[in-house]
Amino acid sequence: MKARMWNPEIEALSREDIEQLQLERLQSTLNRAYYRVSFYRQLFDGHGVVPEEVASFSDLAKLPFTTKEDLRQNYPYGMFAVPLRDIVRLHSSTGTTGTPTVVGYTRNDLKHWSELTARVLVAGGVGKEDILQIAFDYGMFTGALGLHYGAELVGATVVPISGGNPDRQIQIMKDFRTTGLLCTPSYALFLAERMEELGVSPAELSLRVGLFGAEPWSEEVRRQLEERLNISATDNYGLSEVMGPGVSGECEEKAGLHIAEDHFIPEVVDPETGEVLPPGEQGELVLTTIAKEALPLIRYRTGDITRLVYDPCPCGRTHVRMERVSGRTDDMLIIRGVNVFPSQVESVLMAIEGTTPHYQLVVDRSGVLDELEVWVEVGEELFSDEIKKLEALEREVRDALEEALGISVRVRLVEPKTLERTS
Ligand code: DLL
Repeated sequence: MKARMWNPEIEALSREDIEQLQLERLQSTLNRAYYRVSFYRQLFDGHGVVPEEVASFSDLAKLPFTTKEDLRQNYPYGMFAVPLRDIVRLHSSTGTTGTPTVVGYTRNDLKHWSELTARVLVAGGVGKEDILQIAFDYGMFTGALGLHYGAELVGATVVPISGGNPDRQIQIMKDFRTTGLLCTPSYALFLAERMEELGVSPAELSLRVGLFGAEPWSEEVRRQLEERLNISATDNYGLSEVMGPGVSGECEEKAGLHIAEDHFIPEVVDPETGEVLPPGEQGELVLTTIAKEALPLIRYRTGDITRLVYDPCPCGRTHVRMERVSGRTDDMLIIRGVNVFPSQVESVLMAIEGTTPHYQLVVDRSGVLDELEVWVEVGEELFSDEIKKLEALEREVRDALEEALGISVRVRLVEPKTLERTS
């Protein structure tokens, strides 16, 4: 028997039909981007390509890439392909220098987004009868609201608890008989640990499935989560620029994440040369959106390292699978699901008197959650100063970093010239 799918007609489409659909949608996306977004017109003109020339998948490689930097330079609305009055939602994610990127959605985009997160949820074992605790942060982050609407579309009962407050999460899980947990894998581990401390056994809960994403994790973490929470755990992937969660998700085979190919064309490229790699080779994932109205992205460099698996999946879904993300091409860190670039830390430090631009980021796990410690060199004058002043500076740095990064950090001031210099 074939697995349960949210939209079997699309999810099990033949490869030929998928490619036909992709080419048609690509053509109209390119046209819209070219004629409505001056950034794309200039970019294509600069590369001497016109949308009409792209008639096959191999022609795609003629098109230039889009990067996060492009989004930042066109902050906030410069890359939108529709007038602002047609935008019904904005989300935002952190950028490399503190300038965030803004993403917009039309009514149709939101409809599609719900459809795609519904597919991911159903692939992960969710149904109408489930009670889903969404422990991603609600707000500008795409994680919670993206999955929220998909869950409602499926007909599940949504508990929009948001992140934080582990004891309350556990209490609600018990009281509401939550069957599905949606959060980052590290937060799930943290909850498992807290449950053990509180003496709550998974047998007292009704948990059945966990859908985890927004940060990299391993098979070992999956094994632990499944055992400690007594659930089936699946991975799901997405990025706000391209949509948010819903880009890809695992089915019950747990052997790669099916990419919604009727909405995105994936490519894997050599991160150094940008050359398209043959199917199955590992490299950087590049995504082209083919159904988005507000913010079409052509050949967007995700920075995520993976490979594409075109082998048929026993679940019956025909959409290509991506292997779990194994790393990043840039220096972005993901701390408790939040993206952090070292350059953000740098720009905070530069603005604070008394610190030097020499710093080191130490990411550690004492329990199960990543912790970020920032070591900062202070100026000579200050270091010989009274301890009170140093403490005040430490607080100032910590508050400024927490404000800029949106996560808690520990700050350690160190003596001048003690951090190792890189050449
Ligand atoms: O993290 C969207 C999301 C929310 C996906 C909830 C899944 C669940 P951003 O904050 O823009 O969006 O971060 C995107 O996070 O480029 C990856 O580096 C990383 N990432 C997201 N999902 C996974 C995953 C959301 N399943 C960036 N495995 C991406 C590994 C992931 N990395």
